[in-house]
Amino acid sequence: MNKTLPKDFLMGGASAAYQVEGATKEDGKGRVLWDDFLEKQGRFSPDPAADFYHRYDEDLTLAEEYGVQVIRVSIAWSRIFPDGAGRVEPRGVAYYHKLFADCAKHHIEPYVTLHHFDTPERLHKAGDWLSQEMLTDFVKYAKFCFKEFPEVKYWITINEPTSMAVQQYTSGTFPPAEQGRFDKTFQAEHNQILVHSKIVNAYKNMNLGGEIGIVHALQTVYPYSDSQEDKHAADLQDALENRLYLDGTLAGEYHEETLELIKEILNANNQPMFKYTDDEMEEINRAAHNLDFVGVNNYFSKWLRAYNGASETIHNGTGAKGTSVSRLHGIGEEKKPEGIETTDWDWSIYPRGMHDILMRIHDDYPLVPDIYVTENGIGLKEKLPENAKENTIINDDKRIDYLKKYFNAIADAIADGANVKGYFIWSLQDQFSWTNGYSKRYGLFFIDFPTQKRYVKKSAFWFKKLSETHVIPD
Ligand code: BGP
Repeated sequence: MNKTLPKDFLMGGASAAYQVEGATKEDGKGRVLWDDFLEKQGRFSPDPAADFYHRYDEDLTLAEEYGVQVIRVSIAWSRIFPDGAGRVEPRGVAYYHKLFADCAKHHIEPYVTLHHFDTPERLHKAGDWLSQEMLTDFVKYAKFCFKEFPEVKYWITINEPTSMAVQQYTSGTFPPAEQGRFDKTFQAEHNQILVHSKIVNAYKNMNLGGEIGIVHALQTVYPYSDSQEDKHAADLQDALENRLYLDGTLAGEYHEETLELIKEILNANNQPMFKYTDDEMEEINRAAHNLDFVGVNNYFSKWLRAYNGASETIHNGTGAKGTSVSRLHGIGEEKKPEGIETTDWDWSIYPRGMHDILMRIHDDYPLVPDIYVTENGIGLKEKLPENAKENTIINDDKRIDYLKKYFNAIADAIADGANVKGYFIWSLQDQFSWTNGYSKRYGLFFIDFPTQKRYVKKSAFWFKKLSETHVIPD
């Protein structure tokens, strides 16, 4: 018998401003950390992306038609404050009012992220999440948005604080592209947990009646073998990517064991411990009690084995299968066991990892009331058939297969007690990917980027059926 989801389970699509809007130089938008970085890299441009800045109604019309009830969008901070603070750009403010009104017209509830990887350029240069200036200005921008957009009922403070920090300072795939700086990684993680907490507490003090949460990338980390060494490597990787954040935002304190693992990583790399104060921890603790929901972004899982050599990371940003490498000094080496299925970008397809992370939150972090899966999906190399017509449907059976597996895992977690309220597919429509450009497509709707014409994928029909029946289709 096919598994079912609860009747009030919400079906959604996800996006991020910089990945869909395009129009990066329009209507007074300020520059962000990526503009320079991508120009220098010269591989791809964030324009036109999905041209959502002009075509949002087209996408929301499709979304409504294919059973999407909720959508993740983010506000581009530098459309509102081109310089990160100070002067407000009215055209940016007007755009988001129009976008939210259009969501209402299509009966789609927006869940709005305040920061999705797009730090304004001035603040990035000032030190990004490592600088006090960034933290102060982020709180001001958040409060401005809460007052300006009362039509928004669901707010997300930060998208994937840990993965931003890790990619900025450990693997170096995000600007400023530093590698092996675990001290900066943990300090940036803590600073984001702190500023997130300030914003959650401020929002609750404003009594606006909505809900506020945070979104995190959570990869379940398994040991490569049963050996003590491999188990310990998995614990260290888990501390780097999952644990500090989970402790901070969901328990309101850093557990002793977490801090010990972090110290071990830093000592092995001769780097200093991150700084935090009692007052900060008090703020963090209050926020954990105020938090309405946590968003889980889960695509893949990791396996770790012991490794003592120098750090080395190679990012597969082209879809050349089998090219990624991650060996971190003082942590361990990623190595998938035989038989684990992977995508062209070396991401494992492992639905049990989704089940296990949802259960971990349910079991170990009981303070948080609601869980959403805020991103999940598969990146594929999809092409428009040469003889495509107006209403050609793009065949993406691989995506349907992936979704089936992951939805079954989510249904199992719900049956086991996890309070999962909804699911947002990454992504609603094809969009621009930070380190992969336009060749890694995730959408329910295919975009022919040169013409910006939308085509429906087969998975959209599957998704609609699930949304209407709550029975996971074959
Ligand atoms: C998440 C981000 C998204 C999105 C997604 C897919 O980490 O929140 O912005 O990009 O991953 O990642 P990628 O584009 O690298 O395949």
